[in-house]
Amino acid sequence: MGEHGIWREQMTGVLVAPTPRRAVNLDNVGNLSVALKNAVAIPDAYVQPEGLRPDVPYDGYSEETDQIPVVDLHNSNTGTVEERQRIISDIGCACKEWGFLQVLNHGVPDRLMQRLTDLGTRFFQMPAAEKEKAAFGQVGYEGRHVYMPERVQWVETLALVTGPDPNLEDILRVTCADYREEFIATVNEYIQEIQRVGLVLLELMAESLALEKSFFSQHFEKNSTSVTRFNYYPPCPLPSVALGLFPHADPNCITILNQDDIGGLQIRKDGRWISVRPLKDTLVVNVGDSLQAWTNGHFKSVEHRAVLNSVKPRLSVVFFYSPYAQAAMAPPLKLVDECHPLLYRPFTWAEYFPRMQKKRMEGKVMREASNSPLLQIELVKELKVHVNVAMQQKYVDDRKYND
Ligand SMILES: O=C(O)CCC(=O)C(=O)O
Repeated sequence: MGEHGIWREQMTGVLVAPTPRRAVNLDNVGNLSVALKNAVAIPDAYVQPEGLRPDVPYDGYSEETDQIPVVDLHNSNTGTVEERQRIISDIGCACKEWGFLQVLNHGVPDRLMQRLTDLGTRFFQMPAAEKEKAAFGQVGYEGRHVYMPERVQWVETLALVTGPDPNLEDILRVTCADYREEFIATVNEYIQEIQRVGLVLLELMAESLALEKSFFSQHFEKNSTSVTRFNYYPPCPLPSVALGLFPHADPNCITILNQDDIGGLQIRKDGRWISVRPLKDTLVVNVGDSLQAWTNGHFKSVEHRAVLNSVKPRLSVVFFYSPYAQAAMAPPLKLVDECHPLLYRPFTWAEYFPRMQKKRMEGKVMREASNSPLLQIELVKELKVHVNVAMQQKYVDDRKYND
């Protein structure tokens, strides 16, 4: 029994409260949240070490919160040249300085975004046994997220492969009987929309680096790789010591997050955690490690985490977007020069993802979380080259005919 342990965890994973006497299977965070309503303690496995505990509450908005770039995409297609240029420049600055931005007027219908979060919430509010029916290997439903040995995140997730071979129908085949068809249709409609937004953003990002508009997007148009994950954070009686998601950076290229109005996402800037205020009908976009490497470090993949509150559940739907598995992500020559020596070797998602996944499984990536700015740092490091003049020249020669 640790400092917070009025609850005792037995070998079986069943938590027992001394008084009143009762036993509940608390492997599932949703169950745990209900069982601990009004409790003054949580199981030790959810109590994070000092250095990882959230120092800023979920709604601890600061001056920096309001500096997180917000970009209105309204004129990205139809505006004047100047208006479009302004959007491109804002996106470029956001990706270079923050690695994060929020986008307005992205064209995804508000009703669709709302329907998606409502259906996601309905899924997580089902009894644990119903949700468990959507467990599906590495994806599907997960009610207890153990990443570091003996450290658990206070979150339930439903992860769906949405490209290139979607598996939503398989995942939901024996659950959600009352709304399965609606859920599948809504996710499919949303994926169409969010991919369109993703392609627009990739084009604007490329233009902000003075690259061909289709430099990135051409590799996403067919057979792009994507996972869409619903994150559900039930209320936690002790949000100051637990975490919804540990600090991490995303391994993929870009991430697009649709969230309800509760708040809980925090990003790390200059060593400080900043709460992202949920803005109505806005999507949160961030650069992932792959895009950081692909842009030769011009864009930043930034560490972020999810923190909790003790009152209301929170839902986010996250779209992790990467190119088709064999696309070579090689920094373009325009981004390699004397001031920006080549930092990363070319790689493919097919090569990078399994290695990242393996490390994650081993718990290595997360264990280094507390003191590394990028959780996938080891892997990004593996992609790093030690540049010397001959190597850089060879890279330039090899790429000349490809860019
Ligand atoms: O739910 C959030 O706000 C953060 C989600 C996230 O970072 C993730 O799913 O990787």
